[in-house]
Amino acid sequence: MTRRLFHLFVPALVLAAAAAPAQDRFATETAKALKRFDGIKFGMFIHWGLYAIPAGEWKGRYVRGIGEWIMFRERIPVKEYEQLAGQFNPVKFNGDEWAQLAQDAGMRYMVITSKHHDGFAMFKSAASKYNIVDATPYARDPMKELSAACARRGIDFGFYYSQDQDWHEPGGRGNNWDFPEKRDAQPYLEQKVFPQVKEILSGYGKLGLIWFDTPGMLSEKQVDGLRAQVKTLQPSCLINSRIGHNRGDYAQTGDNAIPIQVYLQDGKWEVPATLNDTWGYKKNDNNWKDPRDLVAKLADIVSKGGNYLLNVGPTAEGVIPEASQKILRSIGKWLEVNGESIYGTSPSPLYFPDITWRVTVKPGKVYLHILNWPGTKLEIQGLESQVKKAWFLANKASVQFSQKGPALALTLPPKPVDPWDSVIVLEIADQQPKIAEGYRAGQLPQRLDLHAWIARLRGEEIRYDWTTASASNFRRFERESNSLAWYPYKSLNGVYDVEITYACDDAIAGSKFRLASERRGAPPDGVIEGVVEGTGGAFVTRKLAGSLPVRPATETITFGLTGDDKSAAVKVRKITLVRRAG
Ligand code: FHN
Repeated sequence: MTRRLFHLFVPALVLAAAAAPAQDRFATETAKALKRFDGIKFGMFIHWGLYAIPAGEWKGRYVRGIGEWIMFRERIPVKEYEQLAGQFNPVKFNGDEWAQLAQDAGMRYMVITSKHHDGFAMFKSAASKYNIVDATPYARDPMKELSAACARRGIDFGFYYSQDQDWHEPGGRGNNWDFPEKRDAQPYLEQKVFPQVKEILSGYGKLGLIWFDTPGMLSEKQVDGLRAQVKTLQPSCLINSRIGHNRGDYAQTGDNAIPIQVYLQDGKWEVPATLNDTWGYKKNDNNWKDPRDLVAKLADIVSKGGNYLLNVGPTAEGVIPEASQKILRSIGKWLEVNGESIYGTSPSPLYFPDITWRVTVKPGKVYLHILNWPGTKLEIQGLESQVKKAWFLANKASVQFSQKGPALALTLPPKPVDPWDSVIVLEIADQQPKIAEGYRAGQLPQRLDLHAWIARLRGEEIRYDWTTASASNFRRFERESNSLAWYPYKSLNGVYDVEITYACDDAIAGSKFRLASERRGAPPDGVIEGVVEGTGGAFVTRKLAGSLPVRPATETITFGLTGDDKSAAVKVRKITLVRRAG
C-alpha cells in the first residue's frame, strides 16, 4: 500500500486507549473475556473473498499492493466487480481442515472476513443479496461450518467486519468512481451494517471477538450504536480498537507493526500481520516470511504484552496455500515443545537492550527466549530475584549460571538448542521477578538499538536476511518507496544522536538516505538526510551528522533510501539512538 493510502485508511498507528468503554454495563464480561484473550496469544487471521479470483491480476495485468484492494486500485465499477460472484465456487473449502490447521499451528483463535471493503458478505445475509449464498454458484454458508469446526476444537472464533469502507454501496466509504456524490452513511448503516452485524452475532454461536477495520468517518454516536449492538447481543464478545473513537476493548498496532519495547500503558493489544505481502490471496506473491522470523516475532510480541494475529489468504477454490500451511505447521511444532513459555504468560518486566533475548513470565518462573545465539556466555542485567535452577525447556538439560547483584551470567553450549528460539526456564525464589532500578521495562537506557529485524518492512521489495542480520533492497519503485519503520509507542522522549550500522560496496555508494521521526497529519518531529558512503562492503557503525528529536507523540521512525537502483544493495543492520543529556 502506498504511504498515502497508509495515512488515509490505516487508523491504527495509535494504540488507542481501549480501556474506557470497559466502564460500561458490560464491564465484568469484557474484563473476563480480555483475560482469556490475553492468555491465548496467537491467532489465525483469514482474508477470504471475491478478490481471491483475480488474485492480484486484472485484465491480464499485475496489480501492485495488497490483493483485497484490487477493486479500489483498479477503480473497478461495481457492476463489473459483481460479476466475480457468479464465478465464486470454493468447492475445496473444508472448515474442519482450516480449523485443524489453526490448531496444528498452535493458534488459539481465528478471525475471518465476514465482509471486507468490497462489500461482499461471505455469510448468508438477509440484509443484502450480495452474499455467498444468494449470489454465487456455491450457494452455501462456509461460516457455519468454520465456526462449528472451531468450537469443536476450543478455538475462539471471531469475525472481521468492514463497517465504514464499503465500495459496493453509495453510503459506504471509498468508492468515488461509481458514487461521486456526497456520501450519506446513515441509511447504509441502518440497512446494511447494523442488520449484518446482528446476523453475524446471532447465527454463529459464541464469538470471541469482532474485528472492525478502518473506522474513518463514522461519528461517535454511530460508533456507540455499533458497540451497544454488539454488547447487547453478546456481552463477552470483545471489540477491537478499529471500531473507532476509542470504543474498543483492546487495541491494534498498525499492520505488521511491533512496538520497539514492552508496551503496557494502553491495555491489551494485538499485532495483525501478513505471512507474505498481502492479506487476500495473490497468486504471484511468494515472499513468504521465514518460520524462524515468525517464531521469534511471536516471542517478541508476547514478551512486550501483545497477541499475534497472523494471516492466511485462501484461494477462490477454498484452499489455504500450501506454503502458508507448511510455515504454520512448523510454528506449531515449535509451540508444541515451547508453548509453556508463550500461552498464559505475562510480559517482560525488563527492557530489552538488543535482539539477543526476550522474556516472558509465569509465577515463580522467568522464560528466557534466546533469539540470536550469543556464543557460550550470556549476561542478563537487572534480575534481582534469586535464581534457583535453570534448564532448557526443550530438552530439560540444565544450564550453569552465577549471580552477582543484578547480573546473571549463563554458560551456554556453543550451538543453540533450537535455532529459532531456545527457551531457558529460570526458576526464581519469588512469585514475581524483582527487577533492579534502571532495568525495568520503561526505564530505557541512554543507548538504544533499533534493529532492522524489529522494523516493519514497508514496500514489496525490501527484505530482511538473518545471515547478515540486515535489511536490503531499498529500491525506489514508482510511487512506493521501500523503507524500515519502527514504532516507539510513547517509549521515547528526547533528542538523540544517531549511529547507523550498515554495509555498502564502494562501487554502489552515493544513494541518499532519509531518517525521520513522524506522526500523521503533522510536519516531521525530526529529519536527518545524507548520502550513503561506501564501507568496502563490510558492516561498519557510523555517526550521522545532526540529531533526531523523538516525542511521545511520534508514531514512526522511518529510514529509507531515495536513490536510484544503487540503493538496492545497501544493507542496513540497525540504527542506534543515543539520548543527549538534558
Ligand atoms: O485495508 C485493510 C486491509 O485490507 C487489511 O484488512 C488490514 C488488516 O489489518 N486492515 C486494513 C488496513 O489496515
